[in-house]
Amino acid sequence: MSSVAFIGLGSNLNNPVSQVELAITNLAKLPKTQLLKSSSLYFSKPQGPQDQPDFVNAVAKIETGLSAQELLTALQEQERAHGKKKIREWGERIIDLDILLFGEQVIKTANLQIPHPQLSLRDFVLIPLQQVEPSLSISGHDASLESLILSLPSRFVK
Ligand code: ROI
Repeated sequence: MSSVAFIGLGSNLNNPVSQVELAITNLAKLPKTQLLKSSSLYFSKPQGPQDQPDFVNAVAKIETGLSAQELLTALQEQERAHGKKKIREWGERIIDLDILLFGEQVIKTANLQIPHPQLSLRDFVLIPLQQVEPSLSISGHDASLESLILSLPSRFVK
């Protein structure tokens, strides 16, 4: 059985554009997995401490025969291959690969929560996600992507 999953990617260190592009290429190489679509690269201000570089974010849509837990392990392996290490809480990172959605599954274990708990609050997830899947509905959320995006804190200042 295969599942459609959405992966959130983010980087703000060591040439973030290349990091995100490489990570998208590598998603296509995961076992039992096809890359179906990827968003444009989305530049965003850091959520968390502001004394760190801006981020490059993207969302990829894949189809995979891996389980959610197997996919998580494979993504953590990829993060290590990019040289990811923890610098500080909410801090800068070479690459982040988050499972946003995995089919219709709702998962809550010690190391994996799906849908991703911050998904509905993050412009840098919702906007690229809307680009790859405009009509997506998210398990546990009644609202459309469009209305979630409209209810984000506004960036308009005048
Ligand atoms: N901020 C932005 N803009 N993009 C991210 O991918 C991102 N990832 C994180 C934290 C540090 C929370 N902030 C972020 O993990």
